[in-house]
Amino acid sequence: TPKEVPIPGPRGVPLLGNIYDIEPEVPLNSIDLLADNYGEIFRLTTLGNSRVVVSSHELVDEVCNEERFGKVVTQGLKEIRNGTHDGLFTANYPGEENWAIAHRILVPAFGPLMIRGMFDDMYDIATQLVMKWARQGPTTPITVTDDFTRLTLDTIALCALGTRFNSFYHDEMHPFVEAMVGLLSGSGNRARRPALLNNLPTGENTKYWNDVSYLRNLSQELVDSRKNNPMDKKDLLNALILGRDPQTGKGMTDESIVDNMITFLIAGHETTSGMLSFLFYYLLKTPHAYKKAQEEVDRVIGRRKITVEDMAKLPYITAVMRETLRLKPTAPMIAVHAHPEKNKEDPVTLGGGKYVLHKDEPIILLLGKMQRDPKVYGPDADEFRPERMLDENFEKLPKNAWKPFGNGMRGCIGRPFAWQEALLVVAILLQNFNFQMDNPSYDLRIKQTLTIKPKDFLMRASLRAGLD
Ligand code: MNH
Repeated sequence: TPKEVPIPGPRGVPLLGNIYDIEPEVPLNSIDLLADNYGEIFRLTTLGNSRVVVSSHELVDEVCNEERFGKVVTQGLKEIRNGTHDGLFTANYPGEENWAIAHRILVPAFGPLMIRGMFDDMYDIATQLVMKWARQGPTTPITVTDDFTRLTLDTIALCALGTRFNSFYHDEMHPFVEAMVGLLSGSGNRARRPALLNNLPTGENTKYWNDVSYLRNLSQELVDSRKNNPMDKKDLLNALILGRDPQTGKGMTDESIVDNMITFLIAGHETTSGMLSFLFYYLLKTPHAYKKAQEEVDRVIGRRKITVEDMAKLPYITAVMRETLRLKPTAPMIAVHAHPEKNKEDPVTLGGGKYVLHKDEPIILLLGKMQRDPKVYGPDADEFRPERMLDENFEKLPKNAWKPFGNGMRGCIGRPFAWQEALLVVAILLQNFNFQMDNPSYDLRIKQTLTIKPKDFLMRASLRAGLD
């Protein structure tokens, strides 16, 4: 076995540790830089909590072994639990049994058959976006991420809550979205300050808990309304209400249904909106890829209405989506720790004994860095080259070299949903418009919340000839 090597990292200051090493606006930028400086593993300590950050394919591959490691719910996620409890995304599992019940009930709800059943609702919202951009005309700068967020919010609201937010018809956000943003940003703030301050009756704390009540009450009303007016629809709300656990025969409690409705809204809109935004950024920066993607839509679909069957016939656009999530995984970091039940190693080590971890130390997987590991992706790893993600190449990638949807049983349950939604939107947009950067010299900047998106990215859309 190799001999122990100290885990490097910035020195930090007494008590506060490394807080000044992390830029508060876009922490990811600092963490990427630290990975460049310190290498495949480094340690950060803030306010007495330490964690290691791993960014090589080799180490990420090692910590993806579910016999040894599993998801840990860290600070920010712990606070979101104030709104979502043991819903799928924020559950501690093993430990919280509701995760397993909801998982067994909901995996089929996100299966291919059910997702196909949601195509018409997705199509409905996608055409609202097309209509908006067509009406704005070719000289209006489009706030790309704002409109993609309207799209993904309205889509998940229609499919998971059975309600319409009609975000394309309002400048302000729907009150549900307002409250959800309050929960998310409030949770971020709470995670960054001492717990004592979170229990004071300040205006901020009162608003936070009002937002939580609003989200839960409205979700419960939507459940009651569907229960009182049952309809034969293949959507997530019906799956939550009607689904039965194959193991115990039990349905989900109302509380658990509400937890997961809010969870789907949180987990299901920013990530997909960010992916679509980065995708158009990269297409506009890479003319040959743009051309190939549009040619694929013209060849396979032409001018006719897009159908669910078309979704399997767009290999180049599929590769464009994979390549976008390789360079910009919109959920840029996930956290695991040594599996409390299965991993009996003490102390826990990585790299075959080389790196020794502290007791129950969280391990952050820095996905964007790992997905540019030159050992896997070669010397052009930083370039946007969708060809490397065509099926025949994608299938040959080493295990755990592309992880934008997380790992194993705690990986993304919404992946087929996001995939179908994004494929449809990319196809319908390329079918109907020609796009340009609003400012051709725009350089990518990042806005970071729970997820990442391009900041201030504007483009213009002109209807393609013969369509207006
Ligand atoms: Mn999603 C978990 C990425 C779209 C619902 N998602 C995860 C994780 C990643 C992720 C990474 C693992 C998080 C962790 O380990 O802490 N998700 C994405 C990306 C997209 C996405 C990149 C779009 C692109 N996710 C969606 C959509 C939905 C959804 C759409 C819902 C409709 N995701 C979830 C849920 C979980 C999750 C629920 C938690 C699953 C579990 O732990 O059981």
